[in-house]
This record gives sequence, structure tokens and C-alpha cells, in this order.
Amino acid sequence: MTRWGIVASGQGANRIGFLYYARYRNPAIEDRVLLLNTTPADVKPEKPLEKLFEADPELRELYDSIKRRRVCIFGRAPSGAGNNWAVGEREAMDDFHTIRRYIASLNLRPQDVLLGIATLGGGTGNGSLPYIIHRMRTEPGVGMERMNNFLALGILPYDFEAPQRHFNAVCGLSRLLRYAGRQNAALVILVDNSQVERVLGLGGEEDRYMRINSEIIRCIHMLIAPSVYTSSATIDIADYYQLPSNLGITHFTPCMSWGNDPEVMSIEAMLENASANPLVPLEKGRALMAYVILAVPESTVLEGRVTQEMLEEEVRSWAERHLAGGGGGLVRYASLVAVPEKRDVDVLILLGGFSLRKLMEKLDDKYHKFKECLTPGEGAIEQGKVEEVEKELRRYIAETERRIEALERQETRLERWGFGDV
Ligand SMILES: Nc1nc2c(ncn2[C@@H]2O[C@H](COP(=O)(O)OP(=O)(O)OP(=O)(O)O)[C@@H](O)[C@H]2O)c(=O)[nH]1
Ligand SMILES: [Mg+2]
Repeated sequence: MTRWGIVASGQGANRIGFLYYARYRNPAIEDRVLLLNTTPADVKPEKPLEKLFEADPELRELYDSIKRRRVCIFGRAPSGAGNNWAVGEREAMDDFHTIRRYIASLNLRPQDVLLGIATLGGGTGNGSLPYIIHRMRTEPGVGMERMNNFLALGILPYDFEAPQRHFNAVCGLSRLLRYAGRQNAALVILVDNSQVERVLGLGGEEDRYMRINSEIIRCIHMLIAPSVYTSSATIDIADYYQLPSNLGITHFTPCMSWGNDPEVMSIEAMLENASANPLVPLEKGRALMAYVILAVPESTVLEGRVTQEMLEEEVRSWAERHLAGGGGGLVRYASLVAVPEKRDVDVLILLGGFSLRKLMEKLDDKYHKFKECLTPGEGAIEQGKVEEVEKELRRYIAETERRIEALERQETRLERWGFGDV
């Protein structure tokens, strides 16, 4: 079984990582959930989790039982990273030996997978995670010599949040995708807070993060599901990062549909429902690839009512309707996961290489507003650095767009990528 570990950095990510650990006992994860944060000297590290503890006092005990081994406070600034990603990055740099020690204690093997989580609007997670991934990828020596299996989950700020959050988000997105001129995370999964609320039909609820986080952890669970319930037909987790990386596709977003009744819903209808709910704003029909995971009751597989071949056929026809160019996209994977004791069907479509135009429309104005007010050298963010980060993202976006357009013109020659017959 592929083992997974989670490294959640910063306040929002701590909530998501801990909630996942508390809600799901996953044999692929066991207790490998590491919470990183910078906290002001006078605040307890569990502060971000207080609301969760109020809702369920047992969670406090659970937290107490893991905190010695699984909670790492790094950095020395008295006020944490203060919403400044350059400070978050510097703190991670200074304390990298400590962070590395905690990651090593997860005891992952070279074939295992690490999932990093950060909110991209903040300073700590957003500043530290891309740096940590970069260091782990480029420096061997924590038992994971081949550390190109570091996936990342980045949470985008609400539309209404302040310019600094949007500025952080653009910089964080760029640095997760590319760092020091090369690909960074093997796969970057993006989730937008405002979009999740639209999809769930929420608006300004009391504890809105709780609802969003519950949705996000379901997604994480589905992502890991093929590693837990393996069969010969399920996609190997290696496909998650190796293939898209070869294609230069790094960014993804989950599209989900939960709790479907297999007696009344067709797979086709479930796939349609899922793809109507992407967790970032995007344009329909403008994506390069997809992974589809279908988690079904074990009995439906044993009785032959659903087969891997059936799913692949459904995914092919779905892909012709939903991926760029109408030819079914560049690559697609389908994974049927038979879950004992399960009664309904859950679908996760990881849509990859989608056009980032809509997302950038959301981020762009506030990003520039904040950037223009930055004084060079102020707040530890060097002007040249921002330009470099922006340029990398611009190049990545343009390349994605170019490929989508090529597919739309039906001009892509897959042979160039070494594919004969896709
Ligand atoms: N989905 C979700 N988003 C969150 C949560 N907490 C904060 N956010 C979002 O994350 C951003 C703020 O980031 P934090 O996680 O508070 O920041 P941090 O990583 O601790 O960094 P600092 O700025 O140094 O505190 C904002 O855009 C928030 O909307 C959460 O529990 N769930
Ligand atoms: Mg914080």
C-alpha cells in the first residue's frame, strides 16, 4: 500500500489537516499528519483549533495525544508571519533543520506520497510550504531520496478578502508551481473558498470554514482512496504525479459529487453532476486532462454491476464532452474503488491543466493594487523577487493556454510527447 503523509502549514491548513486526522481513520495515513505553524510567543499552538474543540471536546484529547510528535512550531518573529509570505518563507528557511526532522519522523519511504496543505491568502503556510517542497525535492536525506512525490493543496482566499490576501495568493500559487526556475510540487490542487460556498449553496454562515473544511477533507479522502482499496485496476498513485509532470501539467481542481444512489443514478449522470461543481472558478470545456475516481459499494463490483471497463467507457464519453477540443483531452485516468460497507457512490474528478483565466480575473486587480503599494525592500519582500514570481506564473499560464488552444484547433500532436495512440 502506498503510504501518505500530510504536512499542513499555517492556521487554516492546521484546521484542515487536523480535521482530516480526527474524522477519518485512514490506514494509508495512520498518524502521519504534521501540523506546522509560526505562532506569537503568547499564543498557544492549538489556538486555530479551539472552535473544533468546543464542538467536540474529544478532539482536544486527540490533539493532546499527538502534539508532542506532530506539532512543530517554527520561526522566531514575535508576531508569527504577520500575513507576509516572505516572512513565512524566511522563518521556514531559518528553522528548516527542525522542520526536516519532523518530516523525517513520518517515516515515509521513497514510493510514498506527501500532501502539503497551505492557505494561499496567509503568510505562514503560503510562505513556508513552497520553500519546504523545494528543499525536500532538491536535497536528499530524509529517507525520501526521490522526493518528487510532494503534492500540494492550496486554498484560495474569498473574493471579498483584502488585496494583501490576493497578492499572497498569486505569489503562493506561482511558488507552488515553480520555484527557483523549476517545477516545484508534483501536483498542485486548488480550492477556492468563495467557489466552495457557491457550490455548496452557502453564504455567510456562522462557522463557514468548518463547512468548507469538511468538503475539503472529503476530497483528500477520495484522493487517497485508491491507495487504500487497491485492486489491479485502480490507478497507481505514481500516475498522480509522474504523468502530468511529463506533460507539464501541474495544476488541478477537484470536482465532486457525493452520496449518489447507485440504483437510481447512472455513472454518466454522476460524472455530469461532479463536473458542474469545480472547486475553483473555471470555464467549462477548457481543460487538458482528468483523473476520475469512483468509490462504490464493494457489492456492486463483486456482482459485476460496475466494472473498470464500464467506468473507462463512461469517462471517455464524459471527456469528449468536457475536455478541451472535443477529442477527450490529452490524458485521462479512471479508477474504480470498491469500498466495503459503503452504500452510496462518491465521485471525484481531478480536472487538470484547466484555463487559469477565470481564476486570474478574480486575483488580478487586488494583486496589482497591493503590489503597486509595495515599497521596494519593505516587509522583507524584495521587488525583484515579486517580478520573478509573477513572470514564472505568467509563463506557466501562457503555456497552459497555448496547449488548450492547440487542442481546440485539433492540432496537438501527441506523438511529440511520446504517445502513439491516446
Ligand atoms: N478553507 C479555509 N480557509 C481558511 C481557514 N482559515 C483561514 N482561511 C483562509 O486563509 C487565509 C488566511 O490564512 P491563514 O491560514 O490564517 O494564514 P497563516 O498561514 O496562518 O499565515 P499568517 O498570515 O502568518 O497567519 C484567508 O484567505 C482565509 O480566508 C480555514 O480554516 N479554512
Ligand atoms: Mg496564522
